[in-house]
Amino acid sequence: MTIQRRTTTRTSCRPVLGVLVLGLGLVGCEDPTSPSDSVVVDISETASGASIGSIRVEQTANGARFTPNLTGLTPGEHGFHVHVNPSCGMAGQDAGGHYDPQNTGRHEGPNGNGHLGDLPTLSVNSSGAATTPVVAPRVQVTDLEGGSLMIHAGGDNYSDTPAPLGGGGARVACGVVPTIGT
Ligand SMILES: [Cu+2]
Ligand SMILES: [Zn+2]
Repeated sequence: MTIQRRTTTRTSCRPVLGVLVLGLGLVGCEDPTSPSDSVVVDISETASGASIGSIRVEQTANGARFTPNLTGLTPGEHGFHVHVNPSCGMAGQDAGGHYDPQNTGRHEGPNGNGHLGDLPTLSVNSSGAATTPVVAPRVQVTDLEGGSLMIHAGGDNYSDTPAPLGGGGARVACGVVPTIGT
């Protein structure tokens, strides 16, 4: 009786172990980064066209993460948005307005229900460098394609009042988003 029960138990365990090993194998083989999960955007001053660095954008479970590697900016918070056109000409005006695929017509910041292109402000340190990542919870990396990233002279109060579009003013630095997934 005892021997028979042991034999039965061992036999029934074999397929379970096989499935576990197969499952681990599949997890190990899964590619954690598909080409559409990240993109690097080169950023230039709108006035001079000179490069000031780049911003890497990566997909996370909590939204798109923007990691700047920028220099030559003025210290403090800067308004930061996805604009609709893939152009930075005419002092940034060619980039058009904030990315707003649902036509809300409202600037409400990264946690609001307005422009999808409203990103968290970028922090620039006393040396003029920006390296602190920000996460935009509603944004997917693929939303950026066909547009541009814009950095403004001033901050962003995530509202259209007292000034429209967060009050950031002049468009000081910009980068066209390259084709994603190639
Ligand atoms: Cu903007
Ligand atoms: Zn906006």
